[in-house]
Amino acid sequence: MTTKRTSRTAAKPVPGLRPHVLVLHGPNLNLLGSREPNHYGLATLDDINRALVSRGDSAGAQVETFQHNHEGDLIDCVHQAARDHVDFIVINPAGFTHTSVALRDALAATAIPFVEVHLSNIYARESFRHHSYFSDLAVGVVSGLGAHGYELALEYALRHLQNRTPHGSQKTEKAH
Ligand code: CA2
Repeated sequence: MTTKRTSRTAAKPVPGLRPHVLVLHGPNLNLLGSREPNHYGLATLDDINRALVSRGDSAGAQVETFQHNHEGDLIDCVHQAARDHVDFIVINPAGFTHTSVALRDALAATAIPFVEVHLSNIYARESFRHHSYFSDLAVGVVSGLGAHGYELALEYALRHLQNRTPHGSQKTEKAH
């Protein structure tokens, strides 16, 4: 089993104080940087995770990253996220995007807002990649921008969480 966890802070955050973002990577993404750079780029998963954790640190947020090759491990991770009061999830379900009702159900059950990320543009590839079991539940989807897509998703999460009121609702955006 491939299980990787990257976080500079081991301590559990006090709910409501420090934004807590979980980044979840699905199967085979541990191979990033070694094969198929035409689709997935040259960055390794460690490169991507380090950049995200570092951006979280600079914003005063806790960013945790996990990669699993097994559906059940990803589902367990989502359940644990709810128990840990994770505020936001950034997820690349990888191949499970197109197959996993079970992982979708886990995200729906926890109701943690999430952004779905794909390195490649799934709509410019084979037709079986055009359907996602996650997109209709996601706050948004980033597809085709390579590793930058994760950074954009994290920026969105941080902005979204900064706009929280102490009771967890969102401040309304000011019109300019
Ligand atoms: O574009 C994406 O991020 C995908 O989620 C990647 C999945 C694919 O099944 C989705 O349709 C789109 C595949 C991940 C496989 O990752 C590899 C990385 C390096 C080498 C080989 C596979």
